[in-house]
Amino acid sequence: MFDKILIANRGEIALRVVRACREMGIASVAVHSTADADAMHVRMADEAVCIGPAPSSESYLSFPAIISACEITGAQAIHPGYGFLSENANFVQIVEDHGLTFIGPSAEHIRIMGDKITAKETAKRLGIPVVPGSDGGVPDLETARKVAAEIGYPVIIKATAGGGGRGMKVAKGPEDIDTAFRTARTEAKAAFGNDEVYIEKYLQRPRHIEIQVFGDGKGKAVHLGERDCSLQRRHQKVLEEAPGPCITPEERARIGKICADAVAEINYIGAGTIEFLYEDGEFYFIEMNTRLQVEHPVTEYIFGVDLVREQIRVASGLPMSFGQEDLVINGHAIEARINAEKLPNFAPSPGRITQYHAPGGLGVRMDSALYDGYRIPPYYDSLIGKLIVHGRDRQEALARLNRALAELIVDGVETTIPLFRDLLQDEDIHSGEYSIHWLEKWLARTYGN
Ligand code: MV4
Repeated sequence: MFDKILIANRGEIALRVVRACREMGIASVAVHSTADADAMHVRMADEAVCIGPAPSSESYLSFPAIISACEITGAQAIHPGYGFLSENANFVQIVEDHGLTFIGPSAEHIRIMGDKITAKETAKRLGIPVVPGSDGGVPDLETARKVAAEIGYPVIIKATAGGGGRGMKVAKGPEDIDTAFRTARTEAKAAFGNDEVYIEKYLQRPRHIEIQVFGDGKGKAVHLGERDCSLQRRHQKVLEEAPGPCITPEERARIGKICADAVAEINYIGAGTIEFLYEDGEFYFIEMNTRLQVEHPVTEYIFGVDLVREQIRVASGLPMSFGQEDLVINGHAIEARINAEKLPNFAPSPGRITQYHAPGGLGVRMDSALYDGYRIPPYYDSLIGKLIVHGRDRQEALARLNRALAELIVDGVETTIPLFRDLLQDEDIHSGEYSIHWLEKWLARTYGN
C-alpha cells in the first residue's frame, strides 16, 4: 500500500480523497493554485504544495507542476478526482514514466473511451448494446445522407472527439441533414480541433441511465447497479438517484452483468461508468467515463462501499474488498448538486460565504469544502457542495432531502438550493416519471427561461 498520495484536484472531491486516505492510514498531499491557498482541501490534507497561479491551465492542469509536487513530497501515487487530468491519457503516461502510480485506468483505456467511435466499437465488440448508427466516422455529406436514410430519421450527428453533449446536431428529416452535417463538422473542428463526426438514430424521450463498474485490472470486475441522471440542464447534471426509479431488479442484473463482463474482459482497473440512454425497456450505450464521477456517493450509499478506498486498493495491487455477491442494494439515495449560481439563469455567483450550516442527521451526507468566511474564487466550476440523502425507499429519501434542504444554510452567494426546494413540490419528481428533457421544460414553465 502507498504511504503517501497526492491529490491533483480541489474542492469537495479533493476533500473526499483526503478522507479516504486518512481512514486508510495514508498521508495526503494537497496541491493548490494561489487562488486556493485558503481552501479547505489544503487545510485538511497532511501537506500542501502551491503549484501555480489561478488559471487551471497553469496549476491543476500543469503536468510538470504536479509531477514536481510528487517528487518534492515523496508521494507515490496521484488521485486525479474528476475533471482536470482525470481522463488525460498523456498525463497517465507521464505519471508512469516517472515511476509514479495513477489512481485510475490505464492510458490505453482512457484513450479508447475518449474517442467516441473507438469507444462504441469496443462496447459493441464486448457485447454491450449500442445505439444504431454509422459504422465509424462519416466522411462526407453524400455518405451522411445515405447513412441517415438507412438508419431512419430523426438522426443525431455527434463529434468523435466530443462527449458530454458538445458538438451534437439533430436532423429531423432529410431536409435537415445538409445543415446539421456541416454545422456539426464546423463546431467539432472549432471545439476539439477534430472535425470527424458519426451518426446515430436519435432517441426522442430517453432516460440517462449509467452503470457503475469496478475492475481489479486482473480480469475481475463487478457492477454496482445504475444511477438515473436524467435531470440535467444544458448537459449539466442537477439531481441524481440510485437505484433508477424505472429499472427492475431483472433489468439491473442483466445489463449489470453485461457491463461487468465487458470491463473484466479488457482487464479494466478501478472505477468506470458506462452511460446508456434507456427508452422503452431497452439500453443503448452512448459513452464510457473512465473516472470516479461527481455522483458516486449515491452508489456508495445504497451499496455501503467506499469507492475511493477501492480505487486506492486496486491501484496499489490489492484485490477489491468485495465481490458481486456482496453487493446488495439497501434503500434509495438521491444527490442534489449545490452550485454557486443565481437563478433563474444559473449565472455564476462567486464571492464570500457569510454563513454556512451543513445539514446532518440520519441518512444525510454533505460533501462540500465550504466553511464560514470562505471566498469562492471565480476561476473554477461552480459546484460548491453535494447534498446526498439515503432512505429505506425512494419516498423516505425524498422526505429526507426535503428535511435536509430546510436545514442547509449557505449565505453570501446565490445558490441553486431554492431550485431543489421547488423541484420537490413537483408531482413528476415524486412519481419518478421524467426523461432527459423534463428539467429544461420544467425550468421554462417554473422560472420562465
Ligand atoms: C443522444 C440523444 C438522443 N439520441 N444520442 C447528450 C450528452 C451526450 N452524453 C449524449 N447526449 C445525447 N445523446 C442519441 N442517439 C440525446 C442526448 C441528450 C442527453 C443525453 C443525456 C442526458 C441529457 C441529454 C440532453 C439532451 C440530449
